[in-house]
Amino acid sequence: MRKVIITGITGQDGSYLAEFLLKKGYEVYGIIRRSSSFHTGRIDHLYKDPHEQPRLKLVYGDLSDGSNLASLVAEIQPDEVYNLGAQSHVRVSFDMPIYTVNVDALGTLRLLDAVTKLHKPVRFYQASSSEMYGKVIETPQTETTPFYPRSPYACGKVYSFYQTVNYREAYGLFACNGILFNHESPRRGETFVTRKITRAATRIKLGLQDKLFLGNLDAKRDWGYAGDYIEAMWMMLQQDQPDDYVIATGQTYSVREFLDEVFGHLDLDWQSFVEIDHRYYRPTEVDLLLGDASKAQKILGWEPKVGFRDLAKLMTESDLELAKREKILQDHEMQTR
Ligand code: NAP
Ligand code: F7E
Repeated sequence: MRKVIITGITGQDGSYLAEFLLKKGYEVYGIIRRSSSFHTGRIDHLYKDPHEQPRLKLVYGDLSDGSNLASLVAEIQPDEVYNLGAQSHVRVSFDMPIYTVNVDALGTLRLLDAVTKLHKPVRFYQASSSEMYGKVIETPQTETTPFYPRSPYACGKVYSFYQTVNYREAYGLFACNGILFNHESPRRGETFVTRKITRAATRIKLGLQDKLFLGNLDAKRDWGYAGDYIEAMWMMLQQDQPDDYVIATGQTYSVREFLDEVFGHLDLDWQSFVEIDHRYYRPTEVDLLLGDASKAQKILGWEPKVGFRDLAKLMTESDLELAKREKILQDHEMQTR
């Protein structure tokens, strides 16, 4: 049975990837951090599934601890490693630049080093990001567009991108960078703008909240669906040669347009509920991202299945269900008071 290690298995992408790889018959080792409360909500359904559970193993580790990563890699002897773990919030990276770079940049190096010392043919995936294009030099962005990072997070990701290329060239490691543009889902963290909007709009609809505070509404992003994007990660590692690929939808929309879509779906006018809060602005903004995934389409045969409108709709409907459950609980509490 082929073995994989996933860092970041408790996150949005890690949970979808674990689900996908278990279905493919892999034995999946997820590296999780110790926490004082449970944080495995996104993968609990896999643990409860009697068919998947025996092949899903969670082990404690952290990208900031190189010796722990080296022991885990040596013990597990994986065939494929997906490095998805990161402090992934761009705004937070301005508040915690050193921690972010320790995990997102040096963490990758620690893992690459551990994997290379195995002396077996391991395949390595690095979660690179469209944030590396930052203040974009050209539009649309492709694999040859120069990087211009605009945050500690993006600088860390550029470092990891080049270390991944370097380990490929210097040590012959089968290592790939997936340069993924923003991808979202009902499992997206609630502080990223799409999920923040779908959560708030649905709660407003049910009277659980009355305002939504946001930052820059003019930023434009190429938003895709996480479930589509994790398939591209796996496809990259199944090729004859390692390479780097842009994964994107090829369409860009503003935060304002996402608001139109979500509130429109709920028959609400967002202008009545949204207020601008400058705390959500960033010291340096990435104004526009638009990816060209034609290389991935040509070589991997990958293309996105879910477009912008369907993405907004599926996230809104999922959060509406969540809000309805919240409302029932709230009403029940009021009655029993
Ligand atoms: P996410 O939901 O924020 O998940 C991040 C994961 O990393 C979580 O499992 C988190 O664990 C783990 N992690 C954080 N710090 C760690 C550390 N010190 N050691 C080990 N694990 C740590 O992120 P995502 O959206 O799934 O993204 C996955 C990866 O793709 C990230 O590297 C992100 O930077 C990158 N990326 C994301 C996008 C996107 O649009 N989603 C686009 C391009 C690239 P806890 O649960 O313990 O916090
Ligand atoms: O912001 C604007 C904000 O935090 C998108 C990460 O997964 O994708 C993600 O990074 C835009 C920005 O994502 C709010 O200024 C307005 O222009 O949802 P976000 P991000 O920064 O693009 C990339 C590809 C990654 O690699 C990252 O890991 O929305 N915006 N108002 C806001 N953003 C947030 N979070 N909150 C607001 O209130």
